Amino acid sequence: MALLPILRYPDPRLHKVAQPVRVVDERIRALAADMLQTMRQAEGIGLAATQVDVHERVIVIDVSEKRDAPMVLVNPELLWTSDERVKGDEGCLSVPGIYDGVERAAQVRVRALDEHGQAREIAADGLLAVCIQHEMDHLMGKVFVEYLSPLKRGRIKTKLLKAERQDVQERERERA
Ligand code: QAP
Ligand code: CO
Repeated sequence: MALLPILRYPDPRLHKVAQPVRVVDERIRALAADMLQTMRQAEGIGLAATQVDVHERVIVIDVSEKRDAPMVLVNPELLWTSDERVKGDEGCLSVPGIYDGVERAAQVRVRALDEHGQAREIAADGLLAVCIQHEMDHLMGKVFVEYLSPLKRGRIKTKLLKAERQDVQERERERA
C-alpha cells in the first residue's frame, strides 16, 4: 500500500475526463487500496482517482462515523436522481481549507462494480448521496468550486495558488 499525492485545485489535471475501467483486476484493487489509505490519512470521506492523477472511473467513499465502512465504486452510473434537492457545505481534499454550499439531488440510485467486479446497486440519501455526486463529478473533470460564483472561485484560486507557493518555498528552505 502507498500514500498517493493529491492534486490541488487549480491543477488542470483535475479537469481531465476519466475513462471506464475495462476489467477489475489486481491493478484496480491496488489502486483502490492506495486511494482508501490516502483518503483515511487525509481524513476525507471520499476520493476520486482523478484526484490522484489516475484518469479511470474509480471512487472510494467512507461516510461512516467509525470510518470502518469503505466503499469502492468502479464505473459508477447514476440510474436516478430525486427532484428533491438539498444544499449543504462541501469540502474537497483537492481544495484544502475551503468549504461552501452546493445544491445536489437529495437521493440517488447508482449502479457500480465493487472491487471484485461484482455489479451492485446503491440507493443513497443524506451525506452518502452528496458524496457520490461530488466524487462522480471529479470523474467528469468537475470540481465543486465550479458551482460557486466566478467571484468566489477566483478568490479560492488566488488563495490556493498563494498557499502552494508558500509550500514550495518552505520545502526549498528545508532543503537548504
Ligand atoms: C467530498 O470531501 C464531500 O478542506 C469529500 O482541510 C465533502 O473528504 C462530500 C477535507 C463534503 C460531501 C460533503 C477537506 C479534509 C476532506 C479539507 C472530503 C481539509 C481536510 C474533504
Ligand atoms: Co473532491
